[in-house]
Amino acid sequence: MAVLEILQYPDPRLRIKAESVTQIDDDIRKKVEDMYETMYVNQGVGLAATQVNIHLQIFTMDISDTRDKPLCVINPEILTKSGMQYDYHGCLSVGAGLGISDKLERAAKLRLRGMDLDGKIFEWDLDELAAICVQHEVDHLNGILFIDHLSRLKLDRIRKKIDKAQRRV
Ligand code: GNR
Ligand code: NI
Repeated sequence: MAVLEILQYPDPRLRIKAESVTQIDDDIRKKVEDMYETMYVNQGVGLAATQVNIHLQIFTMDISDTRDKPLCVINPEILTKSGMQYDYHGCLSVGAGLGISDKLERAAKLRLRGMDLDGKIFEWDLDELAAICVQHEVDHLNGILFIDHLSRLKLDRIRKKIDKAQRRV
């Protein structure tokens, strides 16, 4: 296993749209293992392949308190969404370590279809943090960041924070 480098906004590679996985082989399994390790080392709730410069429809997630229930979703499809929740968002690719977060409106519940590492198709009904995380990761796979959903004013504030931190390096 290996810890992969997480691309940081405004890296243009975060805007690349991920392609579908057509076959699960050793290469895909290795990539998922590396994504798990990268997610845990960085204490993320989820990680999209895009963030580690792999442009395939894959994300990993662990919403357990014990951090020992890794999930992997290949070719995710959000089938239905309902309700609304308004909660804080953070992202490992947006000012990592700077504590950047903001509130965002997201569907409260959703039905997710995906494929597991055995190539089996499943459907899950998710809510709360799981639903937020899935919407966040599916956005990544489409080249979208949570800050794209914020007002210009809030985005400017975040960009200034990131610029300032980068100038210090
Ligand atoms: O670790 C993460 N926490 C989080 C908190 C609220 C909303 C979304 C997230 S996902 C984020 C990890 C990440 O950047 N995944 O792409
Ligand atoms: Ni993210």
